[in-house]
Order: sequence, then structure tokens, then C-alpha cells
Amino acid sequence: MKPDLFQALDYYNLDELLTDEHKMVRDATREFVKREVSPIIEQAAQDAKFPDQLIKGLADIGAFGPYIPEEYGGAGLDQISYGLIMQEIERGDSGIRSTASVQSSLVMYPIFKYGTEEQKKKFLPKLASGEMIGCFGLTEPDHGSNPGGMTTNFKDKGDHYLLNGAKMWISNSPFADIAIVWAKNEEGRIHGLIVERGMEGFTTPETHNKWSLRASATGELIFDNVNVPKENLMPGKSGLGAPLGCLDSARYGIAWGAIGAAMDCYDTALRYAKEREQFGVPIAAKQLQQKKLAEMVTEITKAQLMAWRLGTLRNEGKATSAQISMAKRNNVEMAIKIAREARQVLGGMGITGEYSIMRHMMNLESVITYEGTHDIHLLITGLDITGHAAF
Ligand code: TGC
Ligand code: FAD
Repeated sequence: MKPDLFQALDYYNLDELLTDEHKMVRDATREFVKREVSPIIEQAAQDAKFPDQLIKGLADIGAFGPYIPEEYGGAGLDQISYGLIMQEIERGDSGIRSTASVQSSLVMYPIFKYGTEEQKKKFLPKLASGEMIGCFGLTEPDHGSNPGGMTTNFKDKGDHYLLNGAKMWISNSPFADIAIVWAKNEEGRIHGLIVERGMEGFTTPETHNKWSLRASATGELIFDNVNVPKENLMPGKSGLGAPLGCLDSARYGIAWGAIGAAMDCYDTALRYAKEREQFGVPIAAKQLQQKKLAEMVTEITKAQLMAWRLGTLRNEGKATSAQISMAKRNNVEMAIKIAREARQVLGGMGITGEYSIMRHMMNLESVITYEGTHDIHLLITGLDITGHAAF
């Protein structure tokens, strides 16, 4: 892969809206990605192997639980810092951002929000330091967009719960130490359970042959009469709103992350267009290539403004789920379109692993599907503005 010459795009001087802390956190993450992620990520994706040597560095830059309070091992940062960290990591690779998103918003967040003090003390510091990795099991083979239909269930056996069922498409499952599992009790009410590797009857087979998110490990969670201690149920919230509340936080992170992938594609295409000569001039001098590049810069700038505004609303506790859905949907679509256009700017070279664009493009096919598909987020906006659920 070519050396990482990335230069960030800030067409509307958005840096002026950031605090010194935001810029420091962002620059530290950018430096980490250049130093640790860029040199190894292409090979990891080609080999379809999660580069677990990155875990400690991700923990050190505060990517695990950026907004979780310091007393539990988190970085105690605000929502803009969290977003900027996701942006910079996804600039390197969506799969690495996935690991950080899942750890922060889908594992640490539910334990922090819905867990007991004992659960927080037991798990959060180890998750923040990367000593422990978690995953989040909501999706099932027959229930993806409609998680409320889940059949994974647990029965009260007096001194423990008996868990049965299966989850699929679970990021980090093959190597996770714990899984946040959403399952129905005997009354059909959804609860979150912390299932630990090593519990008898709990297995996590890996899903192979993905063309997307190849540097991220994806797998299943199988529960065959698993005895889960009662103290592993998170008591703070039940019902579908509990997992969906975690998704709000993760979807917000993706709205920023997708900007990172788009910025990397744009930056690569711009540099290539200035260097590559055809018909005696750089292709950047041709109107058709300028149209592509000018539209990319415009769309990235709009997405940056949306993410920044959403971050300020989240800092004030005012962002709605529907506002988050709109930003996730818009920014991921923006990124995937830019990846496709940027690849064309590179001609044949665009399909090789010499450049990051094709990897981003393939990754974004997962990003546009997980955490709620493109269609589902549109229907969430539809419900919000009309009052009619069309799911
Ligand atoms: P509905 O009846 O609308 O809602 C049920 C209850 O949930 C509440 N609620 C929310 N609460 C918090 N945040 C949200 N975003 C919420 N949306 C809804 C709602 O108020 C209600 O509460 P209550 O108290 O009245 O019971 O539920 P529905 O069954 O009609 O479904 C609505 C729908 C389709 C929007 C929802 O099911 C949905 O979002 N589906 C998409 C599923 C999804 O996003 N799955 C993601 C799996 S995790 C993942 O992909 C991780 S990838 C990680 C990575 O690698 O980065
Ligand atoms: P389906 O729900 O079957 O949807 C198929 C198609 O139908 C889609 O186009 C969808 O938009 C459309 N559709 C569905 N319902 C409607 C409707 N009402 N109206 C119109 N169109 C509709 N899940 C987890 O729980 N944890 C994870 O860590 C996780 N990681 C993932 C990692 C990867 C790489 C991938 C690909 C997925 C991951 N997922 C995870 C699962 C992801 O959230 C689901 O794939 C997603 O929610 C969609 O579910 P589905 O694949 O079953 O598609």
C-alpha cells in the first residue's frame, strides 16, 4: 500500500468550532492511524484477519469508552470528541472503527447505563483498557431489521437463568470475552444479559467469506442451555428501547465515522488526479474530474456540518433518535457515493490494494446495512415527520 499522505479537508473552517481538547483528541487519533493502522490495514483486510495488535493502542488513545466517566476507566470526553475519534479511526478502516464503536457504545454504554454498580466496577475498567473485548448480540437469523421479533430467550431457574437461542452477524464475537445479549424472558419482555466466554453451552463460530469489513471479525453467538448467573442481568432498563438506546449512540458514531472514510477517498482521488497525466495534462485539469472532486468536497462539508450540529445537540442532551437516524443515513450514503466516484478517478489503479478506496467502498456496504439499514433509517424519518409507522 502507498504511504499514508492523508491531509484532512476543512473547507468551511470547522476547526474554529472545535475546542483545543477536540483538536488534541482528533490529532492524537489521526497520528495513531497513520502510525499503527495505515501500514498494516491492507494486509489485514486481504488476509481477512482482525489486527488484534491494535487493541492496546486503541485503548491508549481513549477509543474504548471515550464518553464513559473516568471513574470507570473511560476518557470522560464529550460527544464531539467521541465523534472525531470515530471519524479518524474510520479514515483508516471501517472495521477498526466497528471494534471501537461496539466496545464503546454497544458494550460499555449499556453496562454504564443499565448495569449495577458491581457490573460497572467489574467490567468497565477492563473494557476501557482493552484487557477485555465485548460484542453486542441483537440480530438473529430470522430477525434483523425487526429485532423485536427475537426468539432468543431465558427462563428463571431459581438461582440462575437458562439461556437458549442464536444471534448472527455479530462484530467481534469470535474473540470477545463478553457478549451483551438481548433476550426475552418468560413474559416476552426483552432484557440485556452479560454472557461470558467459557460459560458452558456458549459458542461463537466465525463467519467467513465476507467481501466487506474483512479486517473485522464477525460471527455468531450460540446459546445451548447456557446457565447465566442472575447477577449478570442488567436491571436498569428492559424492552426494545434498551438495545435501541445503545444503537442511538453507535449510529451517532457512524455518522462521524463515515466522514472519515469519505475524506480518505477524496484526499486519495485529489492527489492522484493532480499527479496522473493523460492527453498531456493532469487529469485534474479536466472538467469531468473536477466535477467529481468538487461534488465530493461539497458533500463532505455538508456531512461535517450535520455531524457537528448533532454532536452539540447530544452534548446538550437534546438530540432525538430520528435526528441521529437522518445523520447516519445521509453520511453513510454520502461516503459510499464518494468511494465509488473516487475509485473511478483512479482508473484501473482504483481497484488495487495500492490505494485504500476499494477497501473503503466494500466496507461501506456493511456500514450502510448495519445499525439499521438505509431503508429503515428513511422509515424512521418518515415516521417522525408523518406520525405513521411504515415499517
Ligand atoms: P417501536 O415500537 O418503534 O419501539 C419499541 C420501543 O423502543 C423505543 N425506541 C427507541 N428507544 C431508544 N432509542 C431508539 N432509537 C428507539 N427507537 C424506538 C420506542 O419508543 C418503544 O419504547 P416503548 O417504551 O414504547 O416500548 O419498535 P419496532 O419494533 O416498531 O421497531 C422500530 C425500528 C424498526 C425502528 C427498530 O426495530 C430498528 O431500529 N430496527 C433496526 C435494527 C437495527 O438497527 N439493528 C442493529 C443491530 S446492532 C448492529 O448492527 C451493530 S453493527 C456494529 C458495528 O460493527 O459497528
Ligand atoms: P433484513 O432485515 O432481512 O433486510 C433485508 C432488506 O429488507 C434490507 O434492504 C432492508 O432495508 C429491507 N427491509 C427490512 N424491513 C423493511 C421494511 N419494513 N420496509 C422496507 N424494507 C425493509 N447485529 C448485531 O446485533 N450486532 C453486531 O455486532 C452486528 N454487526 C454486524 C456486522 C456486519 C458486517 C453486518 C453485515 C451486520 C451486522 N449486524 C450486527 C447485523 C445488522 O444490524 C443487520 O444486518 C441489519 O440490521 C439488517 O438485518 P438483516 O441483515 O437481517 O436484513
